[in-house]
Amino acid sequence: MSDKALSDQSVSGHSLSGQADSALPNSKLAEHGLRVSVDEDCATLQRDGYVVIRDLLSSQQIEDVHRELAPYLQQNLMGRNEFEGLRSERVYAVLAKAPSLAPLIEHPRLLGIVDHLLQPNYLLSAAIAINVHPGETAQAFHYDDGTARIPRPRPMHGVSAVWALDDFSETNGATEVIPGSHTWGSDTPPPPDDPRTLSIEMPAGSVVIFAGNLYHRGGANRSSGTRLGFTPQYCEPWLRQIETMVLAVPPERARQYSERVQELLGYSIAAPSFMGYVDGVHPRRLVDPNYRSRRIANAGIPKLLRTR
Ligand SMILES: O=C(O)CCC(=O)C(=O)O
Repeated sequence: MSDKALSDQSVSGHSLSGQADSALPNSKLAEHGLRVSVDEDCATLQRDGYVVIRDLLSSQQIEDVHRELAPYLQQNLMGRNEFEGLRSERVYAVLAKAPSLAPLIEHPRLLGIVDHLLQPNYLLSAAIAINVHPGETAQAFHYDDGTARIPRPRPMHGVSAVWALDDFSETNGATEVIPGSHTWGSDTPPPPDDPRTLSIEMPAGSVVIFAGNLYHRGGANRSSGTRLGFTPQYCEPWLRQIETMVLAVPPERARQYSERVQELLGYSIAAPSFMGYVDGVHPRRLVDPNYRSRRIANAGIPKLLRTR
């Protein structure tokens, strides 16, 4: 992305920002423009809980992402529950599948904001492509940084983004937010028909960035086309183990230990959010290939629901 593009594309919170200061030399101008934009974007996000930045990606970038994700979007792995979306496809472990998503994860306008809001060495907590098909219903309202169960109101422990890779509209399932809800003390999600709901309509190549404690959801798709989005989510660096146990003791080594030790190492999930998954499945499957069939047999899960 050119310097000019970085300062010109500063449309935040649906208003123009990041106007360049013509008294500065060219190299400084871009740096200055970016800094001003990031400051304004952060102020908008902290006030409203979200900020929209339009038209950050080239059509080539958007096309590359569609092409690389296409093999994983063949409608043979639809969501397993209402949250994933029974009419939605989710692609997990994206950097092992679609390298064209890396520039979106580290986009300077996005990371400039995250740098301001989280501690240094924050982490990429999740990165999921979501293709919402016609007929999908709205997700339940939720916030993304709730796993630590620290009572609200509280500072955000994460920052999330949703990139539009198709035009997002109110009818095709654009992300929906409740402005200001990042300050709410209540842990009770708003009702599905909350009148404060705002649909984030934006052209492909734009991004909505929001506080980890903002109530939001994927919208219903009442159109006849699909809606591809990509959500990188960042969390505070302390939301993890002191030692990165699963790297220190990889699956081949972990096999020699008991299930209890494997769980403590991190081959486990935090229910009910399934936090700790690997490529959308339970991490125990990396140490025990029979884990899934044993779990299904024990839980008596009907054959119909055995999607993965
Ligand atoms: O797809 C979207 O627009 C948002 C999805 C979302 O919030 C989630 O799955 O956590």
